[in-house]
Amino acid sequence: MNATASIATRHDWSLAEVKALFEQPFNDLLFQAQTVHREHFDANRVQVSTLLSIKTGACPEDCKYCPQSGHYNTGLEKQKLLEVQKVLQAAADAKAIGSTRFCMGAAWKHPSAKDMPYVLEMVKGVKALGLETCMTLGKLDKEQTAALADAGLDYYNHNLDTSPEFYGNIITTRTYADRLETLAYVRDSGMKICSGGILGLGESLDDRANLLIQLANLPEHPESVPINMLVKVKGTPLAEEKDVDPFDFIRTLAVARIMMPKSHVRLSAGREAMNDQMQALAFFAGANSIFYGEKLLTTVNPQANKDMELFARLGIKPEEREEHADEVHQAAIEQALIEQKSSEQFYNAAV
Ligand code: SAM
Ligand code: DTB
Ligand code: SF4
Repeated sequence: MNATASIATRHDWSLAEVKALFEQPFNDLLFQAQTVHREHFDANRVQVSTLLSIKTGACPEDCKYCPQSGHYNTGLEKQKLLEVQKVLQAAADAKAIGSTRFCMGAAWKHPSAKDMPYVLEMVKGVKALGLETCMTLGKLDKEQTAALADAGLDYYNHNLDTSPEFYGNIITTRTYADRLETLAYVRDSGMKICSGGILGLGESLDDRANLLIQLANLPEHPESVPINMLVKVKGTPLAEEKDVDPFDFIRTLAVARIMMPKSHVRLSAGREAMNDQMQALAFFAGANSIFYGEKLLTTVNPQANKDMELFARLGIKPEEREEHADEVHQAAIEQALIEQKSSEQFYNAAV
């Protein structure tokens, strides 16, 4: 395929095509990804989101990668649902360090009826602070999805994590179809979708390709596609899994960028184990979002000032909030109108 060819937004990717993207020489793949990236985005802007675990540990699901599963002993301190006020304080702190989106995660199979009112208050409160809101609470039914959308939730995160074929090796307490059902409810409700996966679970190249095919062949691409690198936590079944080849990780970001050209591709968990050079390559491959702030949900993330130093060295600027960008644009229009009016008055007075 011609490396400079523009690829339209597609929803019909085949395994053979995606494998052909992966199997290109590294430089050809990165050049193609960067070319696609520049057609849709400012290549020097990266969106920053901050995570907060609002309910930690004792999760009934058995995801083999997860320190929060109640099936494994990881020594993690459990925490019941945080008070709304504490969540709002953490959101204000995230805003103060320059984050534009606040993502609240709960270690639930699904939210319970008694927890929903608190969760909805959190959405409203965080939104009132002027941040974009994201939640990841597990499986939702239609009513819960509608209630979150009504409260003003901008994004719902619900990862497919790996291919349908490999899923049962990693999680046995739910099915791929369950995940797709929640994603369909979220899409129908009008909220934006954040859905991606994890590398480093022992999956094959075909599994990585098939995960991206599942995401890109949805009726609409997820607006946000987090690609996590497994954070190996002692006590989880995958704690001794072998490292992902860094170039294969970068290749996956590049292929995601090409397949979902208008989505934000997030360089997600695992940055603490990546050096600056690898992160720079990730941005070159088309990643344009990160988790920002010293903690992910339960594990560490680079310090905010370290990230800002890296951005400065690379000439990268944090992306403004979408709505805020509109507000800035609107303010500029209003200012221009005022200036036009006063110059008209000046002109009329003069003649
Ligand atoms: N319980 C909800 C669910 O699973 O949908 C939301 C929270 S869950 C922690 C969100 C995502 O975090 C998972 O889908 C997975 O992609 C990611 N994740 C969890 N543990 C991880 C780890 N050790 N390394 C990298 N990513 C991880
Ligand atoms: C996503 O794809 N990655 C985030 C977020 N969505 C919720 C979670 C990463 C968790 C990493 C392990 C931890 O800190 O517990
Ligand atoms: Fe629970 Fe989510 Fe962790 Fe799975 S990934 S064990 S659902 S918190």
